[in-house]
Amino acid sequence: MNERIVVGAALFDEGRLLAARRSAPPELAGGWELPGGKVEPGERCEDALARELREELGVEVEILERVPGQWPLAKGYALRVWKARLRSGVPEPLQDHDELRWLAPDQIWSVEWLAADVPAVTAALEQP
Ligand code: DCM
Repeated sequence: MNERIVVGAALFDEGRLLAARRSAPPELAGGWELPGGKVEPGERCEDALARELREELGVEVEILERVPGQWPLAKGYALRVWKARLRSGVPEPLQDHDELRWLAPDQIWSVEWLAADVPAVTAALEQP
C-alpha cells in the first residue's frame, strides 16, 4: 500500500524545525519543504524517510510519531509526515536542495513553504 506515498520529516532540534529549499524540478524550485521523498515499492514509510534523509542531508535520524493526516500532492501522490530527531550528523543540502534553515517557533512562517507542506507543518506544530 505504499504506492504514491511521499514521506516528509518534521525534524526538530532544540525546538527548531528544519526547512529545506528545493532546487528542482523547476516548478518546485525555491519552495521550502519538509525533507523527504517517495516511498519505494515494498518499502516501509519510516524506512523510506530515514533513507531519504541519509541521501539528501547526510544524517541519521530517529523517526518518532506520525503526524496525523495526509495531504495531496501532484500526480496522485499524498504526503505523510513523521516527527524525527537527529541521531548523528549535521544536515547539509547534498541532493535536491540548495539551502537548509533551522526555524525557531517565531520563524516558521518566514519561508515560502510548498502548498502541501503548509497544512503538514501546521499539523506537526499542533501535535504535542
Ligand atoms: N513534496 C512536497 N513536500 C514535501 C516532500 C515532497 O510537496 N515535503 C513533493 C515534491 C515532489 C514529490 O513530492 O513533487 C516527490 O518528492 P521527491 O522529488 O523529493 O521524491
